[in-house]
Amino acid sequence: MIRPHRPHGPSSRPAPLGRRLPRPLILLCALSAAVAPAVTARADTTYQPLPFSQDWSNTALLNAPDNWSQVPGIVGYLGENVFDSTPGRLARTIVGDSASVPDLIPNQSTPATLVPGGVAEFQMANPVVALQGSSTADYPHLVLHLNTQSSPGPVIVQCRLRDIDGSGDNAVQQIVVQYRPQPSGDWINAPGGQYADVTAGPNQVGLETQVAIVLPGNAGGRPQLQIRFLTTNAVGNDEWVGIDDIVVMTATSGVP
Ligand SMILES: [Ca+2]
Ligand SMILES: [Ca+2]
Ligand SMILES: [Ca+2]
Ligand SMILES: [Ca+2]
Repeated sequence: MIRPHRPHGPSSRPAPLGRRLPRPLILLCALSAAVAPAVTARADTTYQPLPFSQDWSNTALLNAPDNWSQVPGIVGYLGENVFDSTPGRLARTIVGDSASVPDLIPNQSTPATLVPGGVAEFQMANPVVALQGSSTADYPHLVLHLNTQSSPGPVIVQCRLRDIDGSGDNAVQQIVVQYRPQPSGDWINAPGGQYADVTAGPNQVGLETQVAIVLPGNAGGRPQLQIRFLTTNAVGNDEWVGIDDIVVMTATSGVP
């Protein structure tokens, strides 16, 4: 069975306007886009000091589709590649940015039956935000915005990757941890931050992979350090992977 594309919504792939709308509407859309609020209006991209943590236990932070404005320093993205949706790409080869806007399916409870890909909040017994690839969500990811200027020491990144998907799917579901010492340019694969398959299946849930990595020295002393957790659209049906208990710290920052 092939998962259907995510239904068209604010974060799904828009059809080419020229094929769908008469010219006056195209003009109207262009004008609307010109006065639309910036993408950051739905995201809190303030760079956060260390120690930094997020365990998603406050389920009030994420309550509206595609809205990350209440979550300090973290934004989720669909990771859409409008040119190529080839499944099974190596996650570590994805080093660019996607053009997609923030993506979120909030207030969910059953990963096994949530079909669309992207980024979702699951308000389970242990709440978590999770990623799932699809033919629309080519490489969904979370981006952390951090200020390490007063933390020159090696930056330590920890989290727990959780297979929360007990559906019949059994995907080779990759996760890669990447960073960049400034808010633009290619992403850098964190040493030891590549996970070939963090899920089990079919009908298996609960596999956990502990992430504990030390970023290279150029991640310290940065006012605008970015870190991202990324998966790619697997061959066949994908599984939801929770990114839980995120901690970023240095030896001198203390623990959250
Ligand atoms: Ca949690
Ligand atoms: Ca919520
Ligand atoms: Ca599974
Ligand atoms: Ca897939």
